[in-house]
Amino acid sequence: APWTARVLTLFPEMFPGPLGHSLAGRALERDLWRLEARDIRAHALDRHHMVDDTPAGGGPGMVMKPDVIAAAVDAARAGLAAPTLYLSPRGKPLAQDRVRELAEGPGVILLCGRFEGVDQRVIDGRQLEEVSIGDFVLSGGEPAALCLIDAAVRLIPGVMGAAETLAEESFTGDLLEYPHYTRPQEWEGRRVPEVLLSGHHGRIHSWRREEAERLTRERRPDLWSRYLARKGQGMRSPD
Ligand code: 6GU
Repeated sequence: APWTARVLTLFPEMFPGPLGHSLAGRALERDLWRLEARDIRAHALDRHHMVDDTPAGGGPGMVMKPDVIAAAVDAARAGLAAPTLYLSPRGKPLAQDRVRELAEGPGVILLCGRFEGVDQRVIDGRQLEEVSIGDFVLSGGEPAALCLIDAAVRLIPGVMGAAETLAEESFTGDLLEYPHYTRPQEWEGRRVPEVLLSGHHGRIHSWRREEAERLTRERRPDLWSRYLARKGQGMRSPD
């Protein structure tokens, strides 16, 4: 079977959403990957199909019931030997290295939480890998799941066009991307940098590298430190 994203959610109608369009959408139509959105509520077996309950100890909001979530996770794991991730703002920050690993495997099982989250015992008991997509709070895990899937799908062989694949090869997540320009040569008094019109491919390459380094140094001291450390350790030297 192709790479598969199996999503556990109370809102299956949110999928494929944006993933049905553009690059990911075309790859989905070509069966280069599969998307299965499963309704968590199908695993609520009591009369009222309850999926959440009030927090132990009191306080605001609702907590997703461990028995319902466990049943949904156990069913999802049958026939897909993929990591199970729980999307939550207190998870480990998702980074390109983990995305690359996920894209190389058989797929992902993604648990999307709503309300205040899920009962901690199901996170512990089912060994869910808790991941966040950034330091901000979404109202639910679904938009985060869409982001994670998008990031993984574009790395699946055959999904990206040749042009985009080459672009990926120059700076693979170590540095921020250099600035891009197109026609016209002058727009609202702003010119395309002269070097990009020179036809000197060596100088263009150097300029782009310098710009990527400058932007990374200015905006992302965290990435800049890691880049310097890796360069020191004999990473193939920047040309
Ligand atoms: Cl993965 N989920 C939610 N609900 N909020 C987030 C997030 C995830 N990542 C950042 N904020």
